[in-house]
Amino acid sequence: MEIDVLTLFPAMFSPLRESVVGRAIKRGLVTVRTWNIRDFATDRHRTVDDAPYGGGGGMVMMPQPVFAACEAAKAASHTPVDAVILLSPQGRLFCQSVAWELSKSSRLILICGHYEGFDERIRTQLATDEISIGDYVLTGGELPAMVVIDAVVRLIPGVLGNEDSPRDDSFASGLLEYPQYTRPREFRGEAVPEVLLSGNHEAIRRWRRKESLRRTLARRPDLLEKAELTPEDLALLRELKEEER
Ligand code: 4G1
Repeated sequence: MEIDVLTLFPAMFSPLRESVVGRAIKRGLVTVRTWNIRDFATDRHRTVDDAPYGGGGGMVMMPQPVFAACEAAKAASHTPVDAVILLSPQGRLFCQSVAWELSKSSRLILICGHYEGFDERIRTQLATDEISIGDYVLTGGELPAMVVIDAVVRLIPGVLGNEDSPRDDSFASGLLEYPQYTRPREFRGEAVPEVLLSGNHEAIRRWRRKESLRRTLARRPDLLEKAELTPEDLALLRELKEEER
């Protein structure tokens, strides 16, 4: 997969050279190119922002440097671009299913915003998609772009050490993870639950499923509504509700 990132702060992307994504880049499974939007400004001061028509204060990212950076990025490879993605608080909410969708791409262009956001023509003429990582105020789209890259790259076949497909983590089953323990058996007065030491694989499987349901019910009831629950899950949920009384 090839990923071109258009940004005013290319140095913010150096952490991608570490860890799993870094290894994927070194192994040639992923190419990440960063493009400094400021390099495509045409005036002496390399201006990339301007005041909004209609007033109201704040600054807006000018279309011309962003379009020029995008055209340069496109010309850097013959691989057809599958999506030009604007990172913006107005985008569709990023989640694991969007990560899976994007992981099937050969080539993505990500555009990071700054100031008060983008001139609308960037949205109407350049972007094919708009994604938000969540509802909070940030100083720029760089961290969201890195979140998207991290979530997408680990789903590319061969990126995770084991050659089989990535374990779907909690969100595939739609539930939160069960509690996990490693050695020692007792740490600072807290023991590992007996069932995990029992060697009874059926009892362990059932305990884990019940704890997943317990945690999801307590912390993320919204996930339970969407999860595909088996008859066993419904029985375990009834047990949990019994325990509450
Ligand atoms: C209004 C959050 C503004 C922010 C309402 C998630 C946030 C990009 C994202 C903002 C950004 C809310 C994102 C806000 C983001 C231009 C420069 C937009 C940074 C900018 C809830 C500032 N996912 N935010 N505005 O944060 O780019 O992708």
